[in-house]
Amino acid sequence: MKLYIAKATCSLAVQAVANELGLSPDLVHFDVFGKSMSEDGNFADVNALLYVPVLETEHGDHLTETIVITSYLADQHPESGLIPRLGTIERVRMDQLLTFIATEIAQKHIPLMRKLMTPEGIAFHTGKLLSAYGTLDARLADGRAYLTGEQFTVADAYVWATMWHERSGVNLDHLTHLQAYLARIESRPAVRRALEDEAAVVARHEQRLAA
Ligand SMILES: N[C@@H](CCC(=O)N[C@@H](CS)C(=O)NCC(=O)O)C(=O)O
Repeated sequence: MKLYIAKATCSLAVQAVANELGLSPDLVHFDVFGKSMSEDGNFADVNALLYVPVLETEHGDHLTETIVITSYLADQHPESGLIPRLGTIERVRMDQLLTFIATEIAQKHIPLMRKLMTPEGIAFHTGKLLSAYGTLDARLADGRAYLTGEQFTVADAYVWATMWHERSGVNLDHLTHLQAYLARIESRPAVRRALEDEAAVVARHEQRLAA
């Protein structure tokens, strides 16, 4: 299996889930600005839309979309508890949460981070993000460890991977339950290893460009 990633992006969610499952996909770094890869080839042949994450399965399929890839991996290992079983109401709620994270958090950050917005757009997206993170903080207020209870899931990996509030200029310091939750996630070995592996492949890519 091969996983195409970019530095400090939503691909970290897939890395964290893969690590939790004990999988070790080969990592390839794609520079979303310079458009080069850490190995030979053209990323457009992998994903014509030029975004990560992309998982190349052992069958040679190229899967895109963070929700799809993390759910696919977790579904292969139901005993992990990383995702509820298909067909259950718990799974529907999980899919609802994942869609919320993708549309109300991740994709609200991106134009803010890239400084692409008018003042009105900045205010709109900032307000949306404050509301979205506020609902996550309210969920965590009952003392649960993770968003759906005591079990770390694909949703937690996705929220953690898209905590881009500093780059977006959105202050979340007042959301104390959320802050404690993020520290809990960051103490997980699988999550720490995702950051280390990402740094290693980014460094290899930089060396390759400098050579
Ligand atoms: N719909 C995709 C979007 C993924 C996405 O936005 N990827 C970002 C990094 S988090 C990216 O590669 N952006 C580069 C670009 O769009 O040019 C998903 O949900 O996975």
